[in-house]
Amino acid sequence: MLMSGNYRIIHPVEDGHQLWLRGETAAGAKVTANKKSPTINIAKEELENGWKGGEVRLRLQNSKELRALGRDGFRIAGNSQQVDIMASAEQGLLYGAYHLLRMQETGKITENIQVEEKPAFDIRILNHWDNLNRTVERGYAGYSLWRWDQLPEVVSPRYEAYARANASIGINATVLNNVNASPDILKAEYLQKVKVLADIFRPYGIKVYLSINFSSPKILGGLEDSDPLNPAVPLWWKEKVKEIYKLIPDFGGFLVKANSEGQPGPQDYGRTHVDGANMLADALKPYKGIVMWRAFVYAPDEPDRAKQAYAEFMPFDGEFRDNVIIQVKNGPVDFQPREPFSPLFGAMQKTPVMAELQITQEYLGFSNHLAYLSTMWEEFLKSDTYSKGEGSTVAKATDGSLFNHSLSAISGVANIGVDDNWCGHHFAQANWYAFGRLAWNHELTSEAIADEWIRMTFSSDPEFLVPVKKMMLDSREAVVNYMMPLGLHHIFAEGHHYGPQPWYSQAAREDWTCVYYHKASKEAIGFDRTTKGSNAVAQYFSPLREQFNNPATCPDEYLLWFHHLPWDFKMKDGKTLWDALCYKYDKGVQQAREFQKIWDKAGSLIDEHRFQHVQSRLKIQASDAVWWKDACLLYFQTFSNKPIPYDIERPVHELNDLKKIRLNMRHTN
Ligand code: BDP
Repeated sequence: MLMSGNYRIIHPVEDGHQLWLRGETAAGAKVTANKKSPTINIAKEELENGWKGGEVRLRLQNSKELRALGRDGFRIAGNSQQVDIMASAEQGLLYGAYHLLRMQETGKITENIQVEEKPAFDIRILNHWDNLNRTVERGYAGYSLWRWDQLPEVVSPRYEAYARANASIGINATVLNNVNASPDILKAEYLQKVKVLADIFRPYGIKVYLSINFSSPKILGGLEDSDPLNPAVPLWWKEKVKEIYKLIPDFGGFLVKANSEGQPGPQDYGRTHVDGANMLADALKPYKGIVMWRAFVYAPDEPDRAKQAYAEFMPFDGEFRDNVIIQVKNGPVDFQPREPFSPLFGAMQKTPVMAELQITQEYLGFSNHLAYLSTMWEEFLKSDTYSKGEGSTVAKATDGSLFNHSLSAISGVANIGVDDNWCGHHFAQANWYAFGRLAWNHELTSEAIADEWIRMTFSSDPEFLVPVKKMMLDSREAVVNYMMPLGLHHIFAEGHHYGPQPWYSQAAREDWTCVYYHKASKEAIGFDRTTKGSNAVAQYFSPLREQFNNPATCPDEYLLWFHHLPWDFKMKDGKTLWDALCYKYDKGVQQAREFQKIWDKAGSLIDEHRFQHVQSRLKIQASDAVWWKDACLLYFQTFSNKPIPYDIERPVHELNDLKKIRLNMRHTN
């Protein structure tokens, strides 16, 4: 549209770039603050642009009560005519401002507003798996946001928009680069670029962290090796850290993937994770920096993939410096549509442990499938580890409360790229949103989070809200059903992990094949992790261990994760295992079809562009669901030799045709 005099381009379509931040109003609220600072100014501006009620007073106060809410906590008191946001630190005021606006946008402003909030985890951090050439490992929303080629001179407006979106949901930290880290990120030239981003993020309360390559001293510094026990090596790290803090005084620290999938690490020199992590921790300590050391490793002596992280890390519990936190993926294998929680949660008690969740949908249909992941994370966070008796949930084992650690954190592998809508799929924005909200408050329900998100992103009209919320809440289970129900796992196509390839049997490592995980034979299917099998159950506390160990008490969701069972094994509902498997796959297909119906009906209540965008992806999802069902059932049928129950839709593909599908996607393992 052209404006007279000034030419102005109005966004021609609703492309989703505004995310959940759509509350702008011309009302021009009166907002005052008892202090000025870049952070408080942002809070003030947000309220001026978005608050539709009366005066808001932002008050920085150093009272004991407010200090108890921590740096990020806040109190809101008043009514729609006059309301105070109070905090003992600037970030608290910013989070309070976003909270008040969210209350308004989700219809929660009452006569008497009394809110007190403080986050569950201190560090709420995104992990970008972004490479310096701007490709994103497991990224499905376009290239990286970070224009390393243009920085530090050219600054994209997306950087600030990114910081704002994160701050609005309480995310306060970010790791900019891939865990498969290039040493180049620590070059002086790159640190200048990182500094520019850190400066933009700072007023939004966001700290920058970097993934480092353990061989940096050798590769960048020209040292003989990167052995933590070679005195020149810790010295090199000390100097490097000093250089970083000169540029970025509030730098957060390092994320490290060491001795995993070809990445270098201390074991290259016969040293341990402790030697490596503590060396980095010592370098960072004077500046209050931390090390997030990943437990995603492949212990060579342990044949069960699901036992390896525990086997390799448990012996070191208590040996790490106090500024080291062990970052553990939610499940013991690798971000599958469903896994039991990793037994390291609850077991490692003398070392702070943080969860790594995957927001990007590497194993859940990329940005083609609608899968609201909050339900998966809620299931995980609420899982009882029984480490200190009943009620010792994963959430409590990681938020510092159960084991009294002063360091607490939670991370999510980002699903963000340069796509106009940031995440590829409009509904993938909900996963970014949900991660932030759960990191702030792990007691929130997925239902409540979906409710907020739909209202802010799309509409509060019940005709839209109710069915779409139900679709979101069912969506992850639908993916589990049509991909790998009843505890099946890792039967993905080689490399890209998009489609099914349960027949995949030749790889560089046995535990990168699919047959390793499902172990289907004429007689049975599933991975025996009981006391008679790999004994992975022993890594869990009682009574979970016994519950998992017995197929009669093991939850159906984890049945084939822990058990190798005959095809005619009787399920709790009396069905045979084979039939139960068939019905689950079929259910997944029916659910995906149902989503299409819901969307076609509800979609008329929103804008055409987002409606069509989602509609086209739901078509892909429904046809992928059939692909998954046919591939898995036809393949497993070659072992079970049993008919697919006759009330189930018949396969529409030939197994041999499905075996020929080769998707042209990058990624190698
Ligand atoms: C695997 C991914 C790979 C990651 C690795 C990790 O396929 O791209 O680098 O995890 O988390 O799931 O280190």
